[in-house]
Amino acid sequence: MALLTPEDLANMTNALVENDRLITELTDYSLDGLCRKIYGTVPRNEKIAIIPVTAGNGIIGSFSESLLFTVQHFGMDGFITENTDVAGYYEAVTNGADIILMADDLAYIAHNLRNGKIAHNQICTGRIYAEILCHAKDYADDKDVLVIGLGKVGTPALETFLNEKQNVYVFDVDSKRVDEILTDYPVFKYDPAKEPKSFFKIFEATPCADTICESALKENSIVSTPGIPLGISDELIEKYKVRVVSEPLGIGTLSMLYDVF
Ligand code: NAD
Ligand code: 2YG
Ligand code: MG
Repeated sequence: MALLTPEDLANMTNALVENDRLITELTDYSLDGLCRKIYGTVPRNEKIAIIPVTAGNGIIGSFSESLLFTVQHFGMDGFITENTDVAGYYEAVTNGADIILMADDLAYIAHNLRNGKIAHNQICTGRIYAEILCHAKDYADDKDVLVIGLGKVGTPALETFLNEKQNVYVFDVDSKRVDEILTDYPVFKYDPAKEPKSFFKIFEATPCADTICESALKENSIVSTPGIPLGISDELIEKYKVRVVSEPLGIGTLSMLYDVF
């Protein structure tokens, strides 16, 4: 898994605020309003503990702080434990935490200690970025959506699109992965060389830049992408007046919290 860097998180607070504004413009739902709608949950004054974890590649500068910013920005009560790892877990529980947020190099989870619910970042990130496109009011009648990147984030996004009755076109550089997906789900193969097609709604979850080619775009397309780095060039964004939902950590984190409320 590609790990976040402190540079990825450098502008995270502005990006979260700006993306919330854009999501509201696109869907008429604020980010927390959309989470409330899709999960059917509400926060109930839960105390959220963020535990820094040193395993593997260790602490990522600004990771815990970005989680705390997200929690507090949406009006919730949170704290970062002074201790890390198991000592941090003990500190969180003895200080009354209701929900734990913690990540190592393999998994980033939210665990609600009161109701037992647990959420995984990759699933909740795929789901929320997909739901943003499903709720894009300008394209409510256009059901075609392109999904680029069929990994741990792209697959739950694809499932979300199917649940929301979208026509899903898929692309991945790994042709074996495409074949697996075509076997398992009622989706269409996107093959720009053989059958070019353009989309108003594009979801991207890959660790590569420039994955979105010009022929896939229409004027005023919306790209909803957790992928880091950004999969679309500045030049194409400008040329096609593309609106891009992209933020490194907070959107997925809020989705995880609503999943466990
Ligand atoms: P993954 O490795 O499970 O899946 C990535 C998929 O992209 C793979 O199937 C791979 O074959 C495909 N791919 C790679 N290069 C490609 C290309 N050029 N064109 C098309 N497909 C290509 O990774 P993941 O866990 O699904 O994460 C995807 C991205 O999302 C990563 O950049 C990750 O850091 C990011 N991410 C962001 C957030 C967030 O909150 N913004 C949260 C989780 C993950
Ligand atoms: O506590 C810390 O500071 C570290 N142990 C956090 C490690 C997180 C590693 N995971 C990633 O970098 C991501 N791919 C998953 C985070 C979701 C948002 N992109
Ligand atoms: Mg996010």
